[in-house]
Amino acid sequence: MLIKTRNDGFIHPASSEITPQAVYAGRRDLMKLMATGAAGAAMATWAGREALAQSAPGSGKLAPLKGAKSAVAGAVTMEKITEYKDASTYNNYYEFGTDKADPAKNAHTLKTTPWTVEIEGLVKKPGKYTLEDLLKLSAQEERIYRLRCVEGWSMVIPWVGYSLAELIKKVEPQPGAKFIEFVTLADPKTMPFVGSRVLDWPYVEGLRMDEAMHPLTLLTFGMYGEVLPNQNGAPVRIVVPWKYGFKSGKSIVKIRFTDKEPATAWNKAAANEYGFYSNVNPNVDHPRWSQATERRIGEDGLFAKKRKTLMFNGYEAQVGQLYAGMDLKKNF
Ligand SMILES: Nc1nc2c(c(=O)[nH]1)N[C@H]1C(S)=C(S)[C@@H](COP(=O)(O)O)O[C@H]1N2
Ligand SMILES: [Mo]
Repeated sequence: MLIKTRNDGFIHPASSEITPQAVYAGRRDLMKLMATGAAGAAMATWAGREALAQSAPGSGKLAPLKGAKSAVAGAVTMEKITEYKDASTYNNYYEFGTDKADPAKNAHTLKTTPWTVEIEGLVKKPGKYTLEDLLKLSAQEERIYRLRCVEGWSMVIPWVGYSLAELIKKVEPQPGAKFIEFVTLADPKTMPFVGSRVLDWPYVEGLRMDEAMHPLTLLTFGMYGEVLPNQNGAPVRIVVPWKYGFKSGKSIVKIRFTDKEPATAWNKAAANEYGFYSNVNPNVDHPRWSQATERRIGEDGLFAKKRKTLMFNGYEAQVGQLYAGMDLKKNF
């Protein structure tokens, strides 16, 4: 069944006829295949899926940072990749303002060189690691992850980095280390809103050790084949694709290993709204709105239907067992 005619003249079949998790072609040759009705067959083949998973072009202005295709299960979604211009102009980075357009306008003041990340706490090899040390520590991979913001929108972004587990193994946590705290930059000289009272600065996030060690948790240096734009958390951030976006701290300066659950910025600001876990969960509403559906950035046209939000943002097969036996309504 053909469901809609795009204004570029191409026609594509209902996504339900392709894969459950909807594939919207990103490449012209595939669009042509679709127009001829061969889409279903093409999608079913690995070649077709691979073509769809190609990363979209970046800015063309930032330094290239390419990653090899990742072998981590779940590291690639076949959904259409969000346009670079959307992913880099619709942001949450409160240090640069609370409006979605603010970070892209203001984050040019962020000074990303030199950059060091301090590793401290319950770890055998603490110390200051330069960005260069971190970049060299493991091979860069490209991971195409969905990122679902707690506010009800989502994107699909080709991130570049490697599993945080690689770094954790290198610095050798002590047996007592149960959690990791991520402290992000809070520099009032370059970040105009660090003085604001919305949050307690610095922006702090945290993960349980097994979450931090999960191969999907990405220590991220780039996106769309280039280094991260400042507004997306340059020069290094975390991306945890099964949790609400605010768990993915930007511009990290300190990683602390601890025996206690870290006090995180959003949990401190509103504990009844933002839990420590914050796993994407369509069955647990935010106190002020439903989490059952989401809006995909870039699909805001006349025909755009809201998408159903998936348990663990679609990564349940990979991460569900981390929470076996836990009451996810209580531990939201
Ligand atoms: N330091 C810092 N990190 C942050 C935030 C922030 O305000 N400050 N916002 C978070 C939120 S709410 C989201 S949804 C994601 C957005 O990442 P993106 O702009 O790269 O899509 O970053 C997260 N990391
Ligand atoms: Mo968010």
